Amino acid sequence: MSSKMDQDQDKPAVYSLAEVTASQVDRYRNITSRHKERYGKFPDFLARAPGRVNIIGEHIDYSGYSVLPMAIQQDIVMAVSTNNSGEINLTNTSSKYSDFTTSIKDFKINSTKPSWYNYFLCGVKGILEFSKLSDPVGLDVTVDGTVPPSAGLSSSSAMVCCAALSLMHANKLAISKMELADICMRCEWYIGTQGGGMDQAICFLAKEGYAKLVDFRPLRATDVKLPTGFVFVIANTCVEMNKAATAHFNVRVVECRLATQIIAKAKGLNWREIRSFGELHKKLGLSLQEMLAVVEEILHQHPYEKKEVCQILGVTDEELNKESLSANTLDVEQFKLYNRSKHVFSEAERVESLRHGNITEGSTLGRILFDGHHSGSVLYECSCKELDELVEICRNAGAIGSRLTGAGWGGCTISIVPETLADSFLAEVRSKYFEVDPKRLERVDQNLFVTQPGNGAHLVEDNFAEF
Ligand code: ADP
Ligand code: NG1
Repeated sequence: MSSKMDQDQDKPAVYSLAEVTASQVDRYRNITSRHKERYGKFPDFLARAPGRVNIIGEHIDYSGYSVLPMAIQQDIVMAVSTNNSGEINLTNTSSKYSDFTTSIKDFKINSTKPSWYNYFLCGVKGILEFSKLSDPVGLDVTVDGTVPPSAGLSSSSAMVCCAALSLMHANKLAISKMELADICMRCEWYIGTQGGGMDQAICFLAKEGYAKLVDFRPLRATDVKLPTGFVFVIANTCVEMNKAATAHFNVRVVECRLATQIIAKAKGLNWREIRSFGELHKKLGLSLQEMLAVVEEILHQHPYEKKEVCQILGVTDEELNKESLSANTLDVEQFKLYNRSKHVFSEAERVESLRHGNITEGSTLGRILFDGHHSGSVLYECSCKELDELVEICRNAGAIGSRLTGAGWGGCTISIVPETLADSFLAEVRSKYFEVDPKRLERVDQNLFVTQPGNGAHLVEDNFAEF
């Protein structure tokens, strides 16, 4: 692993059209002409933000633990021009997402079943709050996305990060990639999802050819060279799970918080001040293995009823709601604190074993992926029957490691496959998972593919009238 953190202090790259790869040219031309049709003018610039796939370290970023994602080729691209009317006008190349207009200085973000444009507004709000801009320019924007939505490949964060980058550039603000990652990390909280920052970090800090070991508090990203002789394959179950429209995600965040606070209280700490396993861990000064032993010592295996949690912490129902729960978890009555804690500490340990071990060893990484899936499925219960089935299909097709990736409850698997088996692996997964269902087969090319570590977010500025 080599550390190239200095580059993260740089601003996002700005390319000219001559520097754009041949594969991007047709798409960019199409977005540019859609923009001209809709707004009667060419864009001033394009902003591009990639999706990501997480190799290992699932559901631990919001507990403060390190993760190992890489950017993928699929992305969100926005064609942007400015207006003097103080409006945000949004149009999308997909007819699934209808046009939207609002004032740039006065808008609301809807967090219950959020429509697509709310993700754009999250990015705008983040930059406005950071920069304290009092008179931002209006934006006319055409959005085009290739990240499969609600599939654990971070389409929502690519939207948020791309919007933030667009507003930054339109207002000639100079913000480093590291600062952008840090700002955008909090942006999706506006929509109600209490995520941990992995997606936004890799979106801005990714570097072609490398995965990144991302550490939090403070944010750091270290280049990681992946094992040679293997390919990484993404397969989508085609089951969509929208994080912000369901409580699954925040229930897990809250379960981690309650387990943290119960352990903190048992250890004589001020539990109200400690909100994540990472903070607790630091205060106790223990190793991850020792934290696993603390879980055994303090938490019982059967689920905790809400009133039991209140009794242990010595608070009323209302106080617990205010101190520890989120708006969409107030009605949850049972919390599986033991299992969730076991997942978090063992998953964090899997990431650490790679930091200190030999990540270029394919078989080690493979075993870690299978172990991670088992833990996510059994202890964290963020899998689903299609994900479990797909992991088994991938294992039987020759993967030396495979697991759910991203938030889960649907979405994608990532598998590590010996290069020599890549073609037969793809053929077998296609036949066993996609060909059995005409709906899956219809979009197999977008949902079953080899991926390489891609680049982070960037801008393209040129004379688009001559494009
Ligand atoms: P993910 O795991 O992909 O981040 P989420 O369910 O959190 O999934 O977010 C998906 C949402 O992001 C979509 O429902 C949509 O509102 C928004 N989104 C994703 N891709 C696009 C796109 N190309 N254009 C507009 N909005 C998009
Ligand atoms: P996706 O897969 O994009 O829904 C979510 C969180 C991440 C992380 C993963 C699980 C957001 C924006 N993203 O990602 O921070 O917690 O789940 O590892 O909340």
